[in-house]
Amino acid sequence: MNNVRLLQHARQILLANRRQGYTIPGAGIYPFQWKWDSGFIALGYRHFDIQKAMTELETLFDAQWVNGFVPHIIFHSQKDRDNYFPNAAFYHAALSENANLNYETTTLTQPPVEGWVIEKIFRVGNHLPEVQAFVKRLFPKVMAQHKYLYENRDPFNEGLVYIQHNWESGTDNSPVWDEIWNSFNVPEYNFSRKDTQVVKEEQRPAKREYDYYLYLIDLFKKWHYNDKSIAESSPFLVQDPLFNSMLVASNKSLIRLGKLFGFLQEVELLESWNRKSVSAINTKLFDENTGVYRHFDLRRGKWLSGITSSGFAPLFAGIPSSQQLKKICSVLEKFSLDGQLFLTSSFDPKDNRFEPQRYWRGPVWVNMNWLIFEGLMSYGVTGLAQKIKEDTLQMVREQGFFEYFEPSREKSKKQPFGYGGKEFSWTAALVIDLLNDRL
Ligand code: 2M8
Repeated sequence: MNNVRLLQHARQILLANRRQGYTIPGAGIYPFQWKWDSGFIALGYRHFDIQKAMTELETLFDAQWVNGFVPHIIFHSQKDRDNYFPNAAFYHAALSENANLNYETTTLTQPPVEGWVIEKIFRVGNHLPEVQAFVKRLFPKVMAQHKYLYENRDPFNEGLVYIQHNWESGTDNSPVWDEIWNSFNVPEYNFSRKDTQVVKEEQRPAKREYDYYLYLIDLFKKWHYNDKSIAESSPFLVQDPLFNSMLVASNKSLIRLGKLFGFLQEVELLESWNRKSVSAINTKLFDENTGVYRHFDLRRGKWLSGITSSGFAPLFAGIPSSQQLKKICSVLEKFSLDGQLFLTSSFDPKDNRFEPQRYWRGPVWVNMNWLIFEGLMSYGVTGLAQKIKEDTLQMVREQGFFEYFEPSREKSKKQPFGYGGKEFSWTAALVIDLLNDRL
């Protein structure tokens, strides 16, 4: 498929997945609005319909809670109530004193990508009064989200925020969580999986892992979703390099936009948060031995074992020093196993927990590749960056706009190697962005 056809197809996917004011990640499997998906999706729209890019984020922030928290799923569609699990009834968000009762939402969040997404929208539409008005309207909302995170998710005031659930990481069933699951016991839940009715079981998380995911939410319900109680007692408290890098990248964008639009007090606060975060990521989350950023288990006071593609995300936020950059690039290159694998597997292909088909335990994801590509380009590491871009486009050209892909080149020649949902929105949006050459 040539690039013009690819672009056309990508646009069609976004428009087909679009609903009233928002875009679903993929038909059949994800029937609502997801937080960080909306960010990536807006990056695609900005190239051909900037109004839709803005609306995507406006709709998301309409569901923001009174304390600045932004939930990770907005259950807009009543008719899909029973097509996804866990649904709004399971979360019962109204148990929280902060919930936004105008919307049905989850009680978990996702990586804070919105600051830098808004700056990228502004970059293509800065001459338009409606885009300027959009930035002015959204700035305080994104700021409130950051304030929520720094004030409620950083109990030791380190400049590092924690995630309270694996679904907050975006990398749902990564092997890094296994160690946490192995440290406590949960009951067997009796429920009907909706995801495995649409996607093959071997490409999705195991049932036993879902028991843990649900149990954590049940615990939080008991505590009425109070962040203090969660920080004091929950078995899952993790400082995730991807989540914290997205926060830093968004801080930086808000600082630049804030200076332009006169939010000067906010800029001061953002600058002080950001200095602390950058230095904490580089000291506490960087592992000199493996040469990459790691997840820190705040409950048990140690790194979680395993190297994931989230460990490369600080590149996107300009966090690594030039020495760290060298080390990271060498780890990243090794993820290709001397050219046998497409870049970038979501988990270390040399680790015995690597599973090339199973969701976040191995497959290649376009959003991670996009973040790493952008990061490498900003450091001038163009050779490796272009390789990642080429691998990404090759997979999509050969297979279509899948949710994730088989890393093995050998297998890709013998069998279908696009996995998970088809016609997946962020794959489409980010291909549009890649083909627009870093605008
Ligand atoms: C996946 O997560 C959801 C739960 O939030 C699920 O498995 O049902 C993840 O890949 C996540 O990063 C993504 O935002 C979501 C929708 O694409 O799907």
